[in-house]
Amino acid sequence: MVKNLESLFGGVFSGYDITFGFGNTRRVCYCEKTHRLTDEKYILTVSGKNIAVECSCEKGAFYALCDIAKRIEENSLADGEYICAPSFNVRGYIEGFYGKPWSFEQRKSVMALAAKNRMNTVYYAPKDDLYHREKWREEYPEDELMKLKELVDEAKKYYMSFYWCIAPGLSVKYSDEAEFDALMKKTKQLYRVGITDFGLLLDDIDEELCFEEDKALYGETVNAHIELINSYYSALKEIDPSIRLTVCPTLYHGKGNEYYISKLGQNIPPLVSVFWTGRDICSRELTSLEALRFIEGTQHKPLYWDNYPVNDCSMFNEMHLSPIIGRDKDLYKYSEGIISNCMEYAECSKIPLITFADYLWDSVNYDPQKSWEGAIKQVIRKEDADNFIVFADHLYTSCLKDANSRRMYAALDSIEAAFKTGDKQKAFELAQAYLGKMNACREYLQRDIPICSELKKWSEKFFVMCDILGGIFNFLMSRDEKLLAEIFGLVEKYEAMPARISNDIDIKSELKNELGIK
Ligand code: LTM
Repeated sequence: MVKNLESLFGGVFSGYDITFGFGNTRRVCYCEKTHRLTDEKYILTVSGKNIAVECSCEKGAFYALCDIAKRIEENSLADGEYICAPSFNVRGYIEGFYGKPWSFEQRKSVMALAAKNRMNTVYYAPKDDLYHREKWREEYPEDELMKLKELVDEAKKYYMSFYWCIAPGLSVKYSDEAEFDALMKKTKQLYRVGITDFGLLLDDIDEELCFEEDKALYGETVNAHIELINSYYSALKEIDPSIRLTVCPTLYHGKGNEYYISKLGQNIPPLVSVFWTGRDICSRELTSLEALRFIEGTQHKPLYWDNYPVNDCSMFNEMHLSPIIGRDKDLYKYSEGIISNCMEYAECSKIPLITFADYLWDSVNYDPQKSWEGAIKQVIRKEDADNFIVFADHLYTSCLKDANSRRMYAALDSIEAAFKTGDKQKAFELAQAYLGKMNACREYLQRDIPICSELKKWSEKFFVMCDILGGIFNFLMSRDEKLLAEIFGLVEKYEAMPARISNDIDIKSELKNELGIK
């Protein structure tokens, strides 16, 4: 098994003696925390380099290896017994954004990272994959289909469920049988390459029925959607009873007791999963109370389509690197799980995605900052992580409304305090230390590697910010008036750049205040 997964773990286990014991007792099959039977539980007994793994099947063994690898990499594999099982049943991500779809290489790379962090589900739904939405009736060309097959095979290797999604709602005539035949023909094409989990997405389409025939037959949109979902589900089950279906309703956010969503939920089979983004499209919080209201309204536990870290549409100037926060610790009791909608920036998405994985595995003990720092170490070379954080500190502007640039403001506050108390030398040293980190970070960001290319729009603005801060410190130490014009020139440049870093502040007036200029 380890051999088969060498690309995931490299040589991390060398020198360790890992033995596996499989069973079907309560000890390995039952999760006390969630009161559920599970095939994902494992128990590690560590004694020096000897590790005994107990679990019920290969999936549990795989998660045990992921955990052992992480602990070895973090140097935290102490002797003792570790009993481990996930909080959430469904833990995953969706390629569900508007914008350039990921390449197949990027898809494989994100999938490997998610698997290594014990996520178990992938949804394939790039809005701009023509065959997913606009040309939903058309079958995939052979080469594209074969690439999808490779992806499905890869998911199987990692014990992940791979949901392929179709979004016919832009043009479908619900009342036309030929349309349903086209839907089934396309679905069967994907079933043939090994896909057994499907998504039917009806988000971001007209809320009203467009065709007269549909209006005459269904009266209202929700009836058309209920019939489509029920017919699709029955047809899928006829192909293969093990097939699963998730749907995304047209009204996918709110309270969960609105007319459309409650009628839809109550009239589709209980085993069809229903996507829900929470109270908003991009929800700052997901609470257990709201999940309970959703259940009451729809008779379904929500499967959260969590619109973080996605940064498409009006968010395109933001870069969402910060950890996930604002999801209740006990939400796993009232939801099927959470699926994080990623950014078109695959490498950058990995950082928040790891924090999702940590929260989803153990929501009660999730520590966003610790998880985030660990995520950066996983994605960025370990030796560059501390410097990278100096930049990532400025990318907290998102629907989560977490404080931005905390590290920078803390550094500036201590420099200011030293300056105001007359300790110019200390202020100088503190400023030099912070600027030194900024410059080391700058050096990293100029590398010709995928994550740095993705970050260019934001890092270029960060470089200007570095120059502004450097200029201000120089001015404060030298009082050389010539520097001021240069600084204000940089500020103008900074403000004209659309990327959002740090807070939306009026730098000029702030600066004037700081420098004592009227
Ligand atoms: O959120 C849903 C269900 N659908 C779309 C997503 O495809 C899109 O990425 C996000 C964020 O803009 N908003 C949506 O409405």
